[in-house]
Amino acid sequence: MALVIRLFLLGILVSVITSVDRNNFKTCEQSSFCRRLRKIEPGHSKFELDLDTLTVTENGLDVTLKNIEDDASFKLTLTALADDRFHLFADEINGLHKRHRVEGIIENAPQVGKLTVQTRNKQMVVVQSGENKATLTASPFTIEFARKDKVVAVINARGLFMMEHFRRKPADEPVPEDAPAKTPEDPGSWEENFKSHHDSKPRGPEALGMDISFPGAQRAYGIPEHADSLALRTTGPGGLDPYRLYNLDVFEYEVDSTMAIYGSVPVLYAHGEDNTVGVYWQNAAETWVDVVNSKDGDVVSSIVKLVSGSKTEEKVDVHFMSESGVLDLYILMGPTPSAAVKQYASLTGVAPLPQLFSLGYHQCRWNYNDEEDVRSVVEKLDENDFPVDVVWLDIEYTEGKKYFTWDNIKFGHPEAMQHNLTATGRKLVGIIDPHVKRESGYFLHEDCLNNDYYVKTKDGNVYEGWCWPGSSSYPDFFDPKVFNYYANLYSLENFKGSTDQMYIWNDMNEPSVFNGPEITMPKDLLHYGGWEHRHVHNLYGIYYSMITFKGLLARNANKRPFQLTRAHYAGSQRYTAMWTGDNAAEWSHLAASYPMCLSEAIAGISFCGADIGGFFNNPDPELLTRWYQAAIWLPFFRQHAHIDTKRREPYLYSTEIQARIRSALKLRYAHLPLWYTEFYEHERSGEPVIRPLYYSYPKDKEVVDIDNQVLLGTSVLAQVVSEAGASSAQVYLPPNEIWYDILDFKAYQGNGHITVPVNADKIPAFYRGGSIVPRMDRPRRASTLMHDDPYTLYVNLDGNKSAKGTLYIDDYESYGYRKKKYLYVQFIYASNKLTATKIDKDADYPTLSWLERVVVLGAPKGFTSAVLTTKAGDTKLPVSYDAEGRSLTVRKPGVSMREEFTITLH
Ligand code: NBV
Repeated sequence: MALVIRLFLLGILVSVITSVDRNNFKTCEQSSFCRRLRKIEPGHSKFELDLDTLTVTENGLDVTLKNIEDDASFKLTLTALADDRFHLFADEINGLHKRHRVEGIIENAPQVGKLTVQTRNKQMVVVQSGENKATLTASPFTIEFARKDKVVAVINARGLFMMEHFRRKPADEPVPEDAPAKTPEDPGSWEENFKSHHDSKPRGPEALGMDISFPGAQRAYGIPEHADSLALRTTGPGGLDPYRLYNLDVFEYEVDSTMAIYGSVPVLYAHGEDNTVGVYWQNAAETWVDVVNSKDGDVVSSIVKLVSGSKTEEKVDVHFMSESGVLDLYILMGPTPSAAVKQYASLTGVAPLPQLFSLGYHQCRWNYNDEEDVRSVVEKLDENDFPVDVVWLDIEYTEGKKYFTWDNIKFGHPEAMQHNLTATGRKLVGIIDPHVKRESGYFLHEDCLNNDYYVKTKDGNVYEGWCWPGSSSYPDFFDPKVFNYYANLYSLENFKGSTDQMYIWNDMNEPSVFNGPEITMPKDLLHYGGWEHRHVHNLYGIYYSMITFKGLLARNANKRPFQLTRAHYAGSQRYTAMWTGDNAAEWSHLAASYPMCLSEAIAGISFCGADIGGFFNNPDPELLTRWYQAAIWLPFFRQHAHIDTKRREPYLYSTEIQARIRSALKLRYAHLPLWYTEFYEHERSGEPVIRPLYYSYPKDKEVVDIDNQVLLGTSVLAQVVSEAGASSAQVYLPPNEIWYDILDFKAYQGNGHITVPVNADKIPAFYRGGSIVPRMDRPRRASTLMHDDPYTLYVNLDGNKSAKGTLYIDDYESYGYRKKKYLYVQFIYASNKLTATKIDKDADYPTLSWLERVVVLGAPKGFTSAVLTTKAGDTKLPVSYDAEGRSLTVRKPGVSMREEFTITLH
């Protein structure tokens, strides 16, 4: 085994100059169930509905779905849900085994909607719920979903539906001599090998597949995590492998790839200018998704037109394929991108408002060597005027990779170290991984052994794998006893040396097992409840996040936890931020950070970021600078690097480079009020904090493939610059809007693609005309020092010379806001007058912040003064224009942000 780990580590070193080893990971062709499901011939579905069995209630219907060739029956339930959603569920009737059903992800049981039968005969039943209609056809089995009589999604349109029923292994059953010859089974159906790994498949084949066609759709988005474009590409036999959802630790993952990486969020949106529809395929097993975009010359699906009568040319066909599980599908009827995302958010939840500090800058590397190193990094950042909120410790802070311990030599005074950090307003984040070092005397290992907490092999022994500490075992977090035990480890009594100013980073929770198949657990391992690892794999990471959240909350019930995870699933947003794992110091990886986080954001996980500079290898100064400039517009903002890389803290660069990085950092900090307000609004509405262009401009066909630009809420548009030596950039500025350059305030009339100049100091970033952006323009060393700072409002006028925006303020760290301790202010600018009013009149917060300045972009010339009106009366204020006349500034209104006021220009 020692050899195994040595070879693995050697592999790490060698591959610093190579790239992903694809041989470690299956292709669809190498995975028996993917092969089986992909081979199904379109147009010959062997599934039929037995409409004689139909029962209808006021919210849904039940009907038997039969596999007519193999004599297996399933109970299919369709339920109408509130807010234009349907739920489709199917399980086997009298199956030989139970099929796995995902638990704990849907936040609250969704409210049901009303459903009425419109037509019912032997061949079909049509039900209506609000403006939506579902037509179930018996043979061939299809379900068409229509909105306002326009078909938007068709299930089994291509006849690829398959739910393999449990059976006895053929060899176990006598075959009658006159039995008709059967097509041979896929060789991996009953057991399967991959490299040196054997999967015993004790229950045999149990796969589930379903195709869904989306007439009218131009693109499909979602199903992160892939290092790929935002718009899903066409896959298919002979072409790209399907998008794979199987949480994996892919060493040196490559970009432009449909390979699985660390997270799996099985929600997909099909988008066209008239409709956006979402589908949430709730399944925790390995899943592959084929996508066919009609724009790529698809020939497969004339059937859809036959079935739906649709004349639409454009469409997207998808095919979900999972190794096991019940059919558990939510259909989100949209009709807009934002409606569909909100419908999804009300199923799997939103990210709770984070503490402000977590939106600041995070300084990380593998590893800060000791307490002195931590101290000096902060000191040098301070000396060189780089704001920072958090310093991170990677695995080397522990004693021998034993989590919840500290290396006594290098980190002998962890509490004092944390107090030193908090004294300057900073926090610490430490890593905790799920593998447990099998060392006698290590309390965690002993507890897990003695209490039977570990995941078991198929034979019921404790599973042993290899990870950072060497021989390791893995707690079974699905067991409620283990869940509670582990959450308790985070208590300050148990995690000695941690303080309530230390937050948590969870890594390797796919789970990563160096010597396991595809660097994870064998599928036939056993978990709580008798489930095999294959059934629950994609949930291991999120259960780990749930535990951390519970543990941190138990430390202090009034502090909002902060944690970061690598593995994730639908719903992870309720507990944690995530990052895109081990990227590389390459321009292509910088470019990938935008579509990767946008994809997460529409899949509910807004709090996303990528390692600045790239984890592997050394970025040159230009790449590093561009990375900072782009990363300030992604929610999670952290520099991180591999242990073998050169140090890259910003103060290590030339004065020129430092100046650029500093400006980027300061621009981020100036916009913290906007970020914070956006996160608050996300919690309220479910809308993503960052958005792709198609999301905000759904009728604009030009934007469907744009993923190098992000929108922060509805106010900022930024574009990543991802090539060396750029002096200009092609930017898409959505029509009918004015866009103001954030730095020089130059106004651009949005009219599609334009070329704008860029230089080393800036990337394209604009305020949308019509927005009001709250900023804090006094630079500080950390966000915690900005809590009472004054505000500047950037009033960015649209073509009608008006604008609006919001600002949210609270204590930036506690749950007081859930008890109405906050201010939520609306700003409206119209007819030369800015008005501030409280949105929630019953909420209040005694902020010390006041209004320092109002900057109006696009203001007509000729104003000479302004009048501030509060309940205390009127005050005259001076105004001035900048040299180019691009902005007008009203200086020192001085009014408290707690007060309602108006400022009128004269
Ligand atoms: O804990 C070490 C690293 C960490 O720095 C990185 O961010 C994680 O994604 N970790 C992976 C383990 C090994 C990386 C080769």
